[in-house]
Amino acid sequence: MKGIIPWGIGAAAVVVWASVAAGQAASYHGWRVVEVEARNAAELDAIVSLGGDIWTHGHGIGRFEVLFSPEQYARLAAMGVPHRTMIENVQALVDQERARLGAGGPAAGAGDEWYQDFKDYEAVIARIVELGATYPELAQVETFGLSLEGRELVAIRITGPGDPTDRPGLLFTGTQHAREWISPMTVTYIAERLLEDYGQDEAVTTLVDSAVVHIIPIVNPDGYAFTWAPDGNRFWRKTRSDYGLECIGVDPNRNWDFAWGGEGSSGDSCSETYRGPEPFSEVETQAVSAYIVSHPELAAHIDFHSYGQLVLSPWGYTSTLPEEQPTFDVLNSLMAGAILETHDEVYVAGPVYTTLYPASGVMPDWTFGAEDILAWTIELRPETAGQGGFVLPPDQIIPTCEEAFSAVMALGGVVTSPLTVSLGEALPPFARADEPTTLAAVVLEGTSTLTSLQLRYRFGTDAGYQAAPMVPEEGVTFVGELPPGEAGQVAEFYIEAVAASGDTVTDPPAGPDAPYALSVWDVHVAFADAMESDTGWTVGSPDDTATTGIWERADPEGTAAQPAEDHSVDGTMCWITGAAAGSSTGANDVDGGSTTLTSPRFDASVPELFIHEDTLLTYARWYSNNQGANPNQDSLPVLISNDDGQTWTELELVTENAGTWVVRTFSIAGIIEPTDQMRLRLIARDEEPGSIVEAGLDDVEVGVIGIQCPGADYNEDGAINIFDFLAFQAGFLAQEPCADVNQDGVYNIFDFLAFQGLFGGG
Ligand code: 0X9
Ligand code: ZN
Repeated sequence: MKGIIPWGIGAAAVVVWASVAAGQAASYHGWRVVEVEARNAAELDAIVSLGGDIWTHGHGIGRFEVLFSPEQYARLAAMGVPHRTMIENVQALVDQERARLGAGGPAAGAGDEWYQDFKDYEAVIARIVELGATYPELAQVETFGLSLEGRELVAIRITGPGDPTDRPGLLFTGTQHAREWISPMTVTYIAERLLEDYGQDEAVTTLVDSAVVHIIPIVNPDGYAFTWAPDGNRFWRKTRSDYGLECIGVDPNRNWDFAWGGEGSSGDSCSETYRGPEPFSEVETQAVSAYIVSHPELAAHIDFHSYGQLVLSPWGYTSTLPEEQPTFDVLNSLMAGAILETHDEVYVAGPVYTTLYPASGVMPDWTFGAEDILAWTIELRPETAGQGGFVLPPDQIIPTCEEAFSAVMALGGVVTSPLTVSLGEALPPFARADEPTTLAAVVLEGTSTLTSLQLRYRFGTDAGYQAAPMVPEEGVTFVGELPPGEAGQVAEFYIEAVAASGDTVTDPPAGPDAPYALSVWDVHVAFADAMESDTGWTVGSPDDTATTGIWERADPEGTAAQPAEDHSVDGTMCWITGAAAGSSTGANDVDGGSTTLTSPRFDASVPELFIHEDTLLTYARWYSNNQGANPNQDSLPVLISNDDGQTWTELELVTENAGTWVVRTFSIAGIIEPTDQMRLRLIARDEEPGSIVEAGLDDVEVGVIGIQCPGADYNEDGAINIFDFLAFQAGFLAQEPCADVNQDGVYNIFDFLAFQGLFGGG
């Protein structure tokens, strides 16, 4: 077991990183990358003790990807733990890549052509130097040190003309890890886009004019060169330093002088996470850290790695969240959101320690912890080894660069603005006529501080804007209330923040000229259930075959696949498939077929005298099917019936593994005719071959929205008399929706007759 360094993070979750024979392998013939699943601590130990090179890293118990030699794989296969091969023959993949690069060569290309394939150390540096020469007014290229083997450590600094003294600095670093070839491509692309689009694209121009961008494309030149060398190793990760120990190389991303030597780093020279003999033992981390210290303007930093598609904020060394977590939360989702919008790729965002695994002595912990720079690790494409792992197909380069650039622009926008204000949550589907609508805002301070925050709103486009205060709720989150309006009106609003600098910032950016808009409606609640008590849901159907994980109303116990809490703000109960955690993730999940949950019957018919706009069904659901031996092969149908369960219409087929409660709202009027015989149904199922399936449901609400008309008591004073007739007449002239009594879309004599009918009848 030499060279295997397990470390504990508590009783249940143990994360381990094997020492690697791969580091020494010249050829990977017959080696394979396998996704393994450790179902418990003992299995995790056993898998790790095989000594494979762990390529992706989960939370210990669970699934992760490992590079195994043929011997290691034979032992894995004999162990009987669930696994599947992601890359059958690693050498074939390497050969293919080498042949392609040999044929096309990493030669310089013009424009986008350069990004058609990966580039070696010389080509990347040449590109950076060329950028500096092409844009001398904007860019400066500097060699700030030498690697151990004497290669230049190069930075490009980009800022617009004028005095840069007060401009905040942004730092983007690449290639700490040699085998992560998409990293230098990405940071080079960032430099290139900033320079090329300057003066063309407004956001880029603003960013370049108001910030100083520092890009260090290759932090570990010797390691990178080694992954390209004919007698090198494509999967080399570390530096090339030799301390006369058993193995050479130090993980630069465990060598930084912040929490150095802690959890998630190794003292074994043969480990892929060898931290080195002392903090900053490597000349490369020394030089890069000195560069950073000499640029005190730096305010934010992203260190680009691959792979896994993750946006990771500090800390790596501890599970304790930083005080700045609310800011990281906002920026994590801002960047992940910007990435998603670019090419629809999901990057999971969160703190390193909980999202990935503990790691000490990492660069972003140092830039954040020691230098007070907001810092991230972004793990680029692909998501899994099935898509090549470190050997990313070259057609992935440009899209990966583009999505990373979106994250950079999102971060840059925040850092260079006095304030950034945004809606805290998605817009609600409508505003209520009977009670205020609570709206949340998030304010991030960039180059200034917040002095006042208001919700500015109006009902109807002729009215003037009114102001309501927004008060601090927690950290960077503020809340305010949009007062109730009248059904049928449109509420327009925007959030206005004033900075100490005197700048006013609004969301949406155009403020009153292009505000948010919500229709105001009366709501007739047809059904509302937070699952805290028994309201008559039924479990089971004749087709059900599941043997475990049957739906139950309970307070769930958390597992890797199931929530630890229900969804409701108040309360603890929800519907869940097998609430108990059991001995492993797969203990009480759905097995052996389906289990059906059906709501009680509810009346969603349109009330009397109600001008029907829509019928909205909202629920919070949980679904997990990305673990186990055959992940992502099941699905969860959500069905609705308007004939008391005789026939069903599909609302959605859930396959998304969100890892959180997901709230969905459906306009059911567009899907099914609402009646007084409605039911909702969820079928959780684990079909052959078996996998881990967990589902949950909470906070179901059905609202009929529209305008509740007063009928004969038109002025709503409780008495039916001549004044109602006069009120109706006024309403008719003002073309109030309720004055179109027969709802035929025109205001005419027939409405008078219809009102007379109500009047007479009332
Ligand atoms: O382990 C690492 O160094 C990084 N992952 S990789 O697979 N590219 O090697 C992640 C480091 C993340 N840690 C922090 N930023 N704290
Ligand atoms: Zn890395």
